[in-house]
Amino acid sequence: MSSRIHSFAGYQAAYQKSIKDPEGFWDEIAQTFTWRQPWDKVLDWNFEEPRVKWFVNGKLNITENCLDRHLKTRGNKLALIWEPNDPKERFVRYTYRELHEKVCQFANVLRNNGVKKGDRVCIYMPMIPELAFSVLACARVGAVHSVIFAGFSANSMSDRIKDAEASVVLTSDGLNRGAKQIPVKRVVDEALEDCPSVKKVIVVDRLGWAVKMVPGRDVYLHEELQKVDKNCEAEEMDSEDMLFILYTSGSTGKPKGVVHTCGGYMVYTDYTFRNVFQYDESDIYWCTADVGWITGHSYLLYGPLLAGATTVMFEGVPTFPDPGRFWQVIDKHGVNIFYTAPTAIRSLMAAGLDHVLSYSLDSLKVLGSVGEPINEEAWHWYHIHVGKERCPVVDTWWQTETGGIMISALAGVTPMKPSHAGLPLPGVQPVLVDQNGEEITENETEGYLCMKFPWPGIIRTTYGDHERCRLSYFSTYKNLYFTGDGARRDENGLYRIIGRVDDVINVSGHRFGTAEIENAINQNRHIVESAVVGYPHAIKGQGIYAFVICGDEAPVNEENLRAEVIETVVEHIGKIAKPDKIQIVSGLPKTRSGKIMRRILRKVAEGDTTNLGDTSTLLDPLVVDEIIQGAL
Ligand code: 6R9
Repeated sequence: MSSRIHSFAGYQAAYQKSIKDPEGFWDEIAQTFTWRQPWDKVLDWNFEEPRVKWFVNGKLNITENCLDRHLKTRGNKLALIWEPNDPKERFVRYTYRELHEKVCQFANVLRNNGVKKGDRVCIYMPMIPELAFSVLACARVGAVHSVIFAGFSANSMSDRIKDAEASVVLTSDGLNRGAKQIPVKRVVDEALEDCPSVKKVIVVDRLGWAVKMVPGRDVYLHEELQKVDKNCEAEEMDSEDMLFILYTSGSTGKPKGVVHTCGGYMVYTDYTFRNVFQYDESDIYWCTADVGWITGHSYLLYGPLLAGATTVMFEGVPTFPDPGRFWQVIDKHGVNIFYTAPTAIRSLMAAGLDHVLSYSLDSLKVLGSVGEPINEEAWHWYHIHVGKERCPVVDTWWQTETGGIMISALAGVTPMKPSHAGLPLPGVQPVLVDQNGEEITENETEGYLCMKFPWPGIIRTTYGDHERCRLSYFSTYKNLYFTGDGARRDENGLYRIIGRVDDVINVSGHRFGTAEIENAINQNRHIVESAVVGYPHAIKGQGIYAFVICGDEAPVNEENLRAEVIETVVEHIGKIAKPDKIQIVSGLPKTRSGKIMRRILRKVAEGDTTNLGDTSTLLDPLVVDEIIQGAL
């Protein structure tokens, strides 16, 4: 089963092959998996529609590849190590055999509760083992999982449930987050007030709380488990059957449901996992991402389990009980490969070196970063103090829509350079284009980052609205997938990702559309209009800066008004989208045609008002002076 590259020459050979004969390249890799029926054709594609099909007519179940096929050789090997929020609580470990059994039982519970192939199941759960079981249980019965990060509000959940027309919700009574406990079931109850598609709610008892259970709708997982058997035949799926929907923010309107399918996603996450992290059979691997994001899907669950690895799942936060927690967990479980986000690195860096220096970190071999550009200072700190200059750092660039890592060093094999994602993975064909969509072929240039050929993990559609998928990703530049990111290519062809070039901001590695936050703010009864931009933030990467216009009846006390606006955003999106700064203004800089000139607002938010560029087309240039005067 080894499709692992071991040397730079090996990378170059694989890359060349993947460009010259992409179908032959992926065909060989796909053969290392268990299929119920082989494919007739490797690839069928057209970016204009868009239509992308990999391993056409192949039949499989991804969980047979994550679990069953490992039983013979890895049955007693650890599959999952669960580390609780509170270090005083006992951690739990599951072998492949035990995980297989847990997933089968959960899958039987789903079937008993009416879940069938193709049904959409919404999962709103903390980082507990049942979250892993539930995702895989959906895949086993052919249901489409839609995991919603447990920090999203009831409103966000209900929008997503309605969009996917989910029939079942899997959740827990509450969750632990550092020193706090948060009611989860209550949020679900509120979300379900206007979600008629949901017929069943299955509740995990995490905290032993006596939560409200709606008769006929809500059942407890532990009670349902009493009724089922431990064998569960996996549903046969087509390569292009939906595996999951994951909602992500774009530059306009509501979050869209990115759809991934069974065959291609399986092949891509496994291949990229092994190669980027240079995974060895005995490695203990830890990805700190929440399963509510794509990183948790691809590199906490599917990728590592497909590879037969031991994956660590952590319920808590990096700073509880103190900012040494990550390092303590690494020593405790002997973690060899560690994958986290720049925002976490920066916040731990700010907490002081002592926390890191009190742990040995001897087990570490490879470090990874994901979610946003990693600044040089954080890169060096990570490399020197965590990796002791011994561990390669892989800065992995990819997106919810790409399913898996696209541009990254292969640890210790291809070049790493601070703040650079590096070279494209085999099978990935990036191009930089200018405003007119013309390809820029020279190095040492910047452009809009696009892909000119499909890879197996590419987005297939946006759920329920294929046209939106075409418009968002395949219509900006002809015959190219547009990432929404700007990038620079250096003299050796290494890519450095600059950041989003659309109206998406990246806050602590989480994506939000500025329009999405504005829509939430505008729900507040005192707000007439708002404009949101991102600005550089020392820990979060980008912070959220909101300019708001108030109505006549707004509170005179500005602090009260700000608190209210924040409350509205928390209610409509969740705590993770709270504006960091709210400036009350009497007007916004608009062109005569009514468009907000965000360029000016961005400059103000960045604190750089020296060169605002041409403001002559503004309807009311005076408003700019007022905004500059009042900048926070
Ligand atoms: C995996 C994930 C995708 C956006 C992407 C880009 C930014 C992700 C990055 C990075 C620079 C990296 N991004 N990884 N920027 N260097 N290594 O994060 O998916 O949540 O969909 O975000 O995140 O801007 O377009 P997702």
